[in-house]
Amino acid sequence: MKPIITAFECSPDRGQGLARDMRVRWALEEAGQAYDVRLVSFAQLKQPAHLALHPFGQIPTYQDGEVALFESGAIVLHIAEQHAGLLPTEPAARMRTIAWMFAALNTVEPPIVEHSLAAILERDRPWYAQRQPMLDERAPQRLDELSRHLGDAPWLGQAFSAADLLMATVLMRAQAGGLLQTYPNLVDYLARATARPAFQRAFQAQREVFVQAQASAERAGP
Ligand code: GTB
Repeated sequence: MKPIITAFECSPDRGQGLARDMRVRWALEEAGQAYDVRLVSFAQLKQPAHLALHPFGQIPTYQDGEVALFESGAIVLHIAEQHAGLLPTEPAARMRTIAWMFAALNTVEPPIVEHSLAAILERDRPWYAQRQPMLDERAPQRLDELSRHLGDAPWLGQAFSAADLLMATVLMRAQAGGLLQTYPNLVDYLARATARPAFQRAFQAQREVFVQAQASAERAGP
């Protein structure tokens, strides 16, 4: 049986690959695991059927037999545990890779997301001008540290892993927010990751959903 994931029926990122089902699609593609996608509207996210799968009413979710998961990081970890190639087999290296998965989502992603959300959602709030300089400092601080750690290495560990997959999706968000261009090694790292055929397949599949949604909105007219 194929796993079923959920994704936006019409993603607000307009097919840029920024919604978090991208991580799950990419991991499944790296694993060579076929999957089905159930598209959900914003209204459906908050209805009981979806809340039973995701307590916070979000995408992505993952169902495979007895396994029902939410949180993109947990889903990617589950896929990496089930298939060879996304986690080292040697225990210490495997655990360090998992630590980097947490670092991508817990340490690097929050200031980047906060930076881009503030610019979109809080621009007309009275405190925006005071808060933004703080956010402008926090996101680059993490990117500085990551850039220094990575240096000239191609990947975070010995080989591409689930940690690079998650970190790359976080850096896509940084790039979209104009935060990445001053870090040539991170730009190269992201380009290396997104050149992978598995990423390209996942990206095209997610983009196709947006293209189809646009076409049907145009057919429906104003
Ligand atoms: N921690 C959870 C995870 O990693 O799975 C976060 C999941 C999450 O944020 N899901 C978002 C969602 O369902 C979609 S991905 N939001 C609907 C809601 O909360 O009601 C976040 C996202 C949304 C839009 C863009 N964009 O337009 O660029 C990028 C990322």
